[in-house]
Amino acid sequence: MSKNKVIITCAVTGSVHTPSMSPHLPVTPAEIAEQAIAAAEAGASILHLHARDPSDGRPSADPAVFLQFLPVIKQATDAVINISTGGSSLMTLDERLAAALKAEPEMCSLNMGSMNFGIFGLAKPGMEWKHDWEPRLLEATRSGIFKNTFADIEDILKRLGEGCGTRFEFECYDVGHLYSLKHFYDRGLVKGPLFIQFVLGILGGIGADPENLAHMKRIADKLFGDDYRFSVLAAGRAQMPLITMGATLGGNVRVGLEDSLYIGRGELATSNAQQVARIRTILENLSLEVATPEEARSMLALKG
Ligand code: KMH
Ligand code: ZN
Repeated sequence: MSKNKVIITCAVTGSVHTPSMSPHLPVTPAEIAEQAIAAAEAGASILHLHARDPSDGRPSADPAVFLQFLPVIKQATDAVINISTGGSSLMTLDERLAAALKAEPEMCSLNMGSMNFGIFGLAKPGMEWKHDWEPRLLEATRSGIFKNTFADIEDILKRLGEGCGTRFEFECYDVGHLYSLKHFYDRGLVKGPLFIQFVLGILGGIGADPENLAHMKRIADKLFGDDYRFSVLAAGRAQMPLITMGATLGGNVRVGLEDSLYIGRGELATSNAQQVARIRTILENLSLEVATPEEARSMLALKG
């Protein structure tokens, strides 16, 4: 019965937005826990989590920081914990995996290819930065690469998938990433039902256009048939329109301040829960039902 329900994922803080871009971006473990719990209470059944250095908000891969908020969230909610293995472009693969290998969560993200990863539109000329690491991070993003080689992907599948029973949110930023996922599927290294995140609107990936979303779905249907479920995330202002389109196409949705800092044109979201509540209202007005964490676990065959 839960087949047609919609899973709301909330990506609470990420590693690309910086504290100067929004005062509402959670950065300390207490803020991350508080916003994650509120997002779950508002209807998110999956929480996609990154950590930040509590002193200044820079992206952190330190498992000790994750362990300051993971138990708090687990105690307060039944939501599925999804730990990022993307981390940030400046981290090594071992750093990116450290927290997940310790926590052995039900779900982790898995990025399906190497790419440029630009978010330059948010760094307004003349912007006043709170911390000098923020413009440096953006500059490093300009010249660096988000590295996810075939060997990296295989490593993550073996260490987390086979090793810990973790299942994945497969982040596909372009059509080619679907074919890369098919390669691992054909080799038996990933098993259905796959949970594929169509990521639209990252500079370096496929653009946030309805035609691209329709095309991603068409190709995923061809490659994976019934053995997958999709979710949509769209960066910035495309967030709500494109995830709504995804839901009407039978998919799931991802919101959160990792993907967009806004709740409307020029209006910063005051919390992650505000975005969850917004998409929940949209879904319910479309007569779509929101999945509970238990239903999400069953839909995605998670270890629970
Ligand atoms: N920031 C998103 C566009 C990850 O954490 O592994 C992609 C993401 C990657 O969430
Ligand atoms: Zn992420």
